[in-house]
Parts: sequence; structure tokens; C-alpha cells
Amino acid sequence: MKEQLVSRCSAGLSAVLLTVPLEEPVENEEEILDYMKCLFDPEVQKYIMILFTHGDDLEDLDQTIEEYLKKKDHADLQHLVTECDGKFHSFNNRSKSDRQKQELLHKIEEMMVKNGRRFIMKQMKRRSSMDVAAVMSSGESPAEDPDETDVIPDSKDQIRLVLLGKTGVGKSATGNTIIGRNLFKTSAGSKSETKQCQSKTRVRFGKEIALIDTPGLYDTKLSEDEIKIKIGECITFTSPGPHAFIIVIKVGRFTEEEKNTVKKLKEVFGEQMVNYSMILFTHEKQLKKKNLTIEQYLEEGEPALKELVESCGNRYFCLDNELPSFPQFKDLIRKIETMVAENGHFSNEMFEEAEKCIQEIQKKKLNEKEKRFKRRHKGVKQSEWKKMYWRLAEESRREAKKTFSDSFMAELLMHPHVKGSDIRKALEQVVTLEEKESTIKEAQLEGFRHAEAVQLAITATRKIAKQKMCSVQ
Ligand SMILES: Nc1nc2c(ncn2[C@@H]2O[C@H](COP(=O)(O)OP(=O)(O)OP(=O)(O)O)[C@@H](O)[C@H]2O)c(=O)[nH]1
Ligand SMILES: [Mg+2]
Repeated sequence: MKEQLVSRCSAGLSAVLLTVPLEEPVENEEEILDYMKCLFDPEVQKYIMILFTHGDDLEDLDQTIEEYLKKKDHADLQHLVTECDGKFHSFNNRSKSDRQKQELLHKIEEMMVKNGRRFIMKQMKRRSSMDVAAVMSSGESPAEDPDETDVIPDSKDQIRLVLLGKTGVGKSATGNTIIGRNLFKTSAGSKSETKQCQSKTRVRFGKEIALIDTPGLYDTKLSEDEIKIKIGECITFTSPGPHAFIIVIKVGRFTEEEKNTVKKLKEVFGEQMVNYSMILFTHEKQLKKKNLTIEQYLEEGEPALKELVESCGNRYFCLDNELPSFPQFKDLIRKIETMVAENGHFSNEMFEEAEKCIQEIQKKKLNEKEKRFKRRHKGVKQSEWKKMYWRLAEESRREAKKTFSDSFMAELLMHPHVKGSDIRKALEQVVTLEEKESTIKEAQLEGFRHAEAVQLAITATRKIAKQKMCSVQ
């Protein structure tokens, strides 16, 4: 792409127009902006103007582009405009009027006068190809010959993160900041919002980010055991293991309970989890109001908080979920990548069992898909089959994870007396979600508390699993 640009614009560039459709929420524009700076030179920023299309939507809303950008939920667009030094123009491609074109040309001329000269490509400093490769990396699996490998592919460039912490500290909001979309529901009041582990995946800045939001620790409505079980269920989504446990804490509010956070989490995931943990502070604006840096806050604040950070290898990050997400995401992901480079991903017996189970199901599903595909597409070319194979493998993995989580296995594995090897063979349809739920309901009708009901369900589920195993064999 760079060569093409150099050859076609050898006389230099007057302006670069970054086209952003107004009707869509911001997609990868910030990444594109960053990519352009990497590809050319950071100086190119002075020549970039945002051209918003679908200007006719504004007419329907009876708003000017300035009014539209000022809205609270358009913070990402505002940030994009700020990144381009406030240079933008709105276009309605359906309109036949020449006025909008003249206005655009006028703005470009103003920009040219301000910049004093064109952006000359020959003068660009050479960027290392590594920079560009990093941005371009697609996360695709390697193109090995599927018929010669028995290894089921895993997403190589995926970064799996689990968000943990007390209710209301901003776990879900942090999830949204990291993923760059409002995909996790955040709470409006003081009551707990997130009730179950939830996973969302998005490719951002060339990395596939799998984010797992968890219910709040110390939720008043659930017993400690129930919370541990619920949090442990994240193993389903993070298999073969998370790269980082992100322990979220709100600045200015470090409670007595939170002092025990790491202890509690170690009870769920084991001692080693601290080597993969990072403390993430939310509500950074509160610190800024007091003119404090996070370092000063830690130094001058409660010793217990400093100890908590130290127990996580002194890894911490501070952000504000009310501010634009991309710059914060970029800094955070760099920190996490350093962690990943040192450590790889976390695992323990529970995660290993879960991974074995998932792979078992995946293999079966992939086998079926492969047979079906080859039956339907007799004489398929090897190159096409290669592409198809990786797609089917990824699809099978997604489905396997879903089957695994629906089948109550994650919960089963949370209990030390339940061995994954006992039940692995019968995984595919052994325990359906309906069976799990009806068993719990029955136990609750009998007057058991939820935690006890879960225990009973586990015993009952094992029986069902065994019965099914026998009938399958
Ligand atoms: N100003 C500001 N508000 C924030 C920040 N982070 C979260 N909030 C707000 O705090 C409230 C709680 O945030 P959530 O993300 O729902 O908290 P949570 O930890 O997921 O809560 P549970 O799901 O109940 O465990 C929401 O109204 C968020 O908008 C931040 O950094 N700054
Ligand atoms: Mg939440």
C-alpha cells in the first residue's frame, strides 16, 4: 500500500480524508489513524481531516454536525476529531448541491495554508516494518496443511482477560473501555448488575481481545460459595487459561472487604494467580481533581492498598471509563502484552481439565463438520479446503465452549471431589442446561438453600452423566 501511495502521489499530499460514516458507531477509525501514522510518519496527522458521510441523517435529526458531536454518547467521535486537531467536514452524498464540495475545498485550502506545504512522501522517515506488522497482524491461524496435522488450532493472537472485583467498582464499564463498545451492561444504582460471567470478543488494534466480565465479589445477595462458583465459571470462556486477571478497584474507596480480595481469589484460582494479576483503578478523574498521580495516591494512601498492588507484582493501571476508550486501551494493552511476554497464560488443574473437555468436544464437532463438508463438496481444491478447515475448526471451538458451559462442567470442576477425567467421555450431550436447572429447582422446592441445591445438583448431574455414559457406550 505504501509503494502505491508513493508512486501515485509523488508530488505530495495536500490532505488525507478519513471517511467516517455517521450512521455507524466508531469502528476501527482510531486504529486506522494510528496505522496511518505508523505507515507514513506521525506528521501526517496535520494533513488528516475527517469527512463524515451520511450527513442526511443529521437533517432527519434536525441537528448540525457540531450539535451531534457534542452528545455524551458520541465521546469516541469527539475524540477522533480532537486527534485530528478539530478538522472535520460533513458530507451528504445524496445531495446534488455544490455547496458542501466548495466548503470542503475551502477547509482543505485553509489547512494547506496552515501547514505551509504539502506532505512529501520522499521525506518520510522509514518506519520499521515491525511496527506495521504489529498493527496489521490479523490473528489468523497459520496456513498449515490440515490433512497433515492432528493439532486443533487455537487463536494464537488472542488475549484473554478476566475482570474481577467488588460490586460497582466499574468492571463492566472497564470491559466496555477495553473492547471499545458498550457491550457489557453497567449499573445505574448501587445494586449489583452483573449476575453471570459474560464473555465478549473483538479484534482491536490487530489483537483479538476476549474479555470476561464476572459478577461482583461481596455481593450481598449471594453466599460466598455461590460467588466463588459463579466466578469459577469463567474457566469456560477463558480456556485454555486467561492471560491476565484484572482486579478492578475504584480510587478513593478501598473497603475492608477489598483487603481480602487476593486471598479470596486465590481460594478460587490457586496461589499462582497473583503472577497473572494486575490492579486496575477506575475513576481516574477523581485523582486528577485532587492533582494526584496514581503513584502519589498509592504512596500516600492506605498501606493495605499498596500491599495489594505489591502482591500483584506491582502491576497496576489507572483509567477513567468516562474518557475516550482508545488511548487508554492502547496503553493498557501494552502493559498486558509485557506481562504476556514474560508469563504466557495462566493455567491450573481446573483450566487444564476444562481445556481437555473442550478439545474433546471440539474434535468430535470438527470431525462431523469435515465429513459433512467433504460429502457436499466432492473434489474440493486443496487450497480451498485449507481455508475451510481453519474456519470449521474455529467454529467448532466456539460451539465446544458453548456446549461445555451449558453442560454444567465448569461448575462441576469447581468442586475438588469431582474429577474431570470421570466425566470427560460423556461430555457432548451428557448434561444439558435444562437438566441442570430442573435439578436445582427440584432441590430448592424441597427447601434447600441455593448453595445446597447446587451441591445436590452436582451429585445428581454426575449420576445423569454416568447413566448417559453407559447408554452411549
Ligand atoms: N465517572 C466514572 N464512572 C465510572 C467509571 N467506571 C465505572 N463508572 C460508573 O460506575 C457505575 C458502576 O459501574 P459498573 O461497570 O456497572 O460496575 P461493576 O463493577 O460491573 O458492577 P457489578 O456488575 O454490579 O459488579 C456505572 O454507573 C458506571 O458508569 C469511571 O472510571 N469513571
Ligand atoms: Mg458489572
